[in-house]
Amino acid sequence: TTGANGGTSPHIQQLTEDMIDLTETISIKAEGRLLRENLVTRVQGILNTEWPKEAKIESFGSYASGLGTDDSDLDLVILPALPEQSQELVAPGRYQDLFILKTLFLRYSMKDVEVISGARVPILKFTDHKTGIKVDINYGQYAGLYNTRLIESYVRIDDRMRNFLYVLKAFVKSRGINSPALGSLSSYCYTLMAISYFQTLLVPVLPCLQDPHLIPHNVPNPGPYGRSTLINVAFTDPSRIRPCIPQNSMTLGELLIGFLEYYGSKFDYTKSCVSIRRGGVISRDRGSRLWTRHAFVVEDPFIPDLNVAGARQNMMNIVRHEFQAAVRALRDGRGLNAILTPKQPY
Ligand code: 3AT
Ligand code: MG
Repeated sequence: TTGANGGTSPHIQQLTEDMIDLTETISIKAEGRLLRENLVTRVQGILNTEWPKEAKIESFGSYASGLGTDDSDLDLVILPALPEQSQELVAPGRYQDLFILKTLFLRYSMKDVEVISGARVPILKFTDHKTGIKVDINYGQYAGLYNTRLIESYVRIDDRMRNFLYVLKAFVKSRGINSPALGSLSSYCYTLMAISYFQTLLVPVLPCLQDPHLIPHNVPNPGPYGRSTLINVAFTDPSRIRPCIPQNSMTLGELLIGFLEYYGSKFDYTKSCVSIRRGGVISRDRGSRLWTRHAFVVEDPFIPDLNVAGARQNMMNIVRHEFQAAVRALRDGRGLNAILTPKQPY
């Protein structure tokens, strides 16, 4: 259908236009942004008046990286009063603070307040009583802040990224394969898969921003079982890199089909791991020993040994099946809407 120098068929051109229109429709509007901005300020206000320890609230995730929708949740982190460069570790005991915060938010009429402590990082969840916006708060998890900035930087490098990620998230959400709690993959995982695909194309769209020769920038980060470690969050500012030469000229439609084909049939799940930190893909031999039995590995860009893809083999078969079916629909010219038909989560 395409070629580096050939033309694009009409239905792929149409697909590209539909991807741009969909982004326009679902991306967060000024009003939604204002509601969330106010909510962050209100949460900070509650902490300032009621919380004995000085702490700052920051947002991360899709809202913070400029990839939010009007119904995105709001991901917040409480940063204990530590200078950013400090080598001091976050005291594990502070996880207990989430339970104190729970009673605090209940007093401020927040709804459905609960602490989720089974997850890798314990979080406090609630629904804002004024706006109905769902909020996730964690304590001292710097990694989320920095991986949000990293993703934002990749989005800034190439205009196609933003559109692509909106459409990819819409697709996986409507097809029921974006529910980590039910065993499928998180939005964060799909985002890393997309960046890796853009890095590994024959003519890459994205470089790797994590040069191993950069001066380390270590920050404390709470790990599993309440233990804390230092993680290196250094990466190159995208304004300081030269663009990839030669330039990749694929259209959004071509990139979407290429991505779905890549993870639907080409990617070797038994031999390879996705790693944007190491330029896109690494062989399993270079990955952590902890991953040998994992059906799919997507290495976290900052946290060593962390596989962001928690899906089992049968779920990965479903994901690949969904991707392959989408490729057929798009190649047949059935259009973007054909791959967005809603389905209950698997
Ligand atoms: P939505 O628009 O909410 O679907 P999102 O981009 O906000 O997508 P998630 O809700 O999956 O993505 O995650 C919010 C942020 O939390 C993204 C990332 O900074 C962090 N995060 C999520 N999962 C992990 C993980 N397994 N390891 C480290 N950080 C994670
Ligand atoms: Mg989110």
